[in-house]
Amino acid sequence: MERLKRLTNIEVAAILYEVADLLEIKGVRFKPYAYRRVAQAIVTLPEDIADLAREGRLSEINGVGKGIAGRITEIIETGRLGYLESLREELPEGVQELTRIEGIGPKRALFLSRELGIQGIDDLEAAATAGRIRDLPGFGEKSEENILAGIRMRRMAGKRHLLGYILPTARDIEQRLSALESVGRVSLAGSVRRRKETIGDVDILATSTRPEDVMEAFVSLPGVSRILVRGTTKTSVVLTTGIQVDLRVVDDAHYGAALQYFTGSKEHNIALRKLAIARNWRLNEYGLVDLADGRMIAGEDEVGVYRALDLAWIPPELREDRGEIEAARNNALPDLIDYGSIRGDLHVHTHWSEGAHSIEEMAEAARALHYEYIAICDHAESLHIARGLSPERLADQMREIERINRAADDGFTLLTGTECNIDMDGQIDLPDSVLADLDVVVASVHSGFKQPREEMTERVITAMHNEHVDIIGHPTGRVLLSREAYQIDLPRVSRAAAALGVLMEINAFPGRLDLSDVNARQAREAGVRFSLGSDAHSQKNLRFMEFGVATARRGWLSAGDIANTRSLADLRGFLRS
Ligand code: DGT
Ligand code: CA
Ligand code: CA
Ligand code: ZN
Repeated sequence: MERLKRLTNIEVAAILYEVADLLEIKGVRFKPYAYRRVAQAIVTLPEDIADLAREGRLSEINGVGKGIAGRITEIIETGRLGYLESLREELPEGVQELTRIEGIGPKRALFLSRELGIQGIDDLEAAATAGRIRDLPGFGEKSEENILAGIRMRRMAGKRHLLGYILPTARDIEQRLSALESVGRVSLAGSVRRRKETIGDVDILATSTRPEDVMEAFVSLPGVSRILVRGTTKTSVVLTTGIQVDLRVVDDAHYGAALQYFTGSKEHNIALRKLAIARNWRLNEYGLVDLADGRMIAGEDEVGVYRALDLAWIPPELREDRGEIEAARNNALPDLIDYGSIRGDLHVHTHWSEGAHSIEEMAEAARALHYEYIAICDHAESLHIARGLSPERLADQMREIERINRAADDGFTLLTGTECNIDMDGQIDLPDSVLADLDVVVASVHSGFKQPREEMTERVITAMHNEHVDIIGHPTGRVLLSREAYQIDLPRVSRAAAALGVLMEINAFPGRLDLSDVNARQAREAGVRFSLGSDAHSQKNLRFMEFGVATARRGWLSAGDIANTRSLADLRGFLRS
């Protein structure tokens, strides 16, 4: 009998999300919400859902009753869900595909299908381009533009992956390769090494004198589903998750040049190659060669390639041709924040709102990361979907935190806090008297994303004028591969933040990375200081901090720009009053 592939939590959740979407399209009430809530809980679950099912513990998940438990069991035992398949059959062709476009909910999808006979994304694009949507009730020219933007996003999402989901896989492959006897040196390359926020494919470089053996081991790795190209210098495979991995094998003499070349970016390489050409040299993946006499100038190690061109070694995160080459020539590269220099996390959720773990469990995980402090920032009341805290519940939580802090004697500190909402007028959804008692106030926009640019800008600046607000959370609201940032005048917001002493967050959650690298760099030039927050919803999520640091490095930031590289005592100087 063929053994069933074990579904991951994300795969199980995806099935439940689809059920929710289809129920919504049918106009069923309440149930879609229930399915979505459970799907979300499964995504953030610290354990394997399959284990919970086997041990009969599904009811421990928030919101799981008998009905949904039965569905989950069916998914885990058979890999499919009959209920979902029958829901799919009831729908007109292509309607579900339309709901994958940001801004098109189930109702609109069904309406477009009925009114214009649209059967999928290609039809939708044709209709929007031809201006056939603007005259429908409830739509306009602006919605046509939004639809086209949504389609572009969707197409890109199909091809790219979040760094946060790719890096663990890439590291795993790197380790398995480096354990091989036939392999000498191994490194990640490409956009993964540059820690770009989204990744097209994974590039890995290795040295070996027996490339056939390495390639054989590579295509036999667990998780490889298809071989695209197989050779002795380059082999490409596709993993069962759909991720493409390219492995190149070179010999030691060319390792540095190959690493430099395959790390990219392409734009950085082109700029570097120009420097070589100006000296009558040639730079490629084999080395730096003097064209006058064919002599190899550099190639064995990467530092040597840069040094030969009179440049300091450039950290991969900066290699985007955004001024790093000139800075390297003038010894003016920034002193980038190190991955190990974070001393605490200023954006952590617990099961008091929609997190998976208790305050103490989050503290325990933070200690394991050698943090000195974390700020507990559960949502405030008006965010109903996240079970936000009322002022009374928040007061209970503060007492609980105080109790835990008193009992601890190892110097680790829990800070009280909130992630409150900035309403349409820039008001905060907690009274000032409550905010005044909290150590850390993160204020974020969670609704009304479609506000015009001018109003959104005013809204956030008004919130910053509340003297208790320490940090603006995920300041542009973007969701990578799915939702564009809302319209906001970031330079103006940055100037106000700098003047008022409000920190801007680099939210490290893999799907956010907000502020982005480029935005953070501009904000810093306006005098802004930053806070890095994992936005953790579980113990494991605390490790997302790494992606925030990567974003900060790609934004040319130093430790001194970032509040939570400071000890607790010095952190107070970065917070207001
Ligand atoms: P990705 O995969 O789209 O996230 O981005 P990369 O940067 O990993 O790009 P990829 O996988 O196509 O190629 C890996 C590296 O190889 C790239 O960063 C630079 C180098 N490379 C690839 N094609 C070219 C090229 O046409 N010219 C130059 N100079 N370098 C290239
Ligand atoms: Ca790549
Ligand atoms: Ca590649
Ligand atoms: Zn938030």
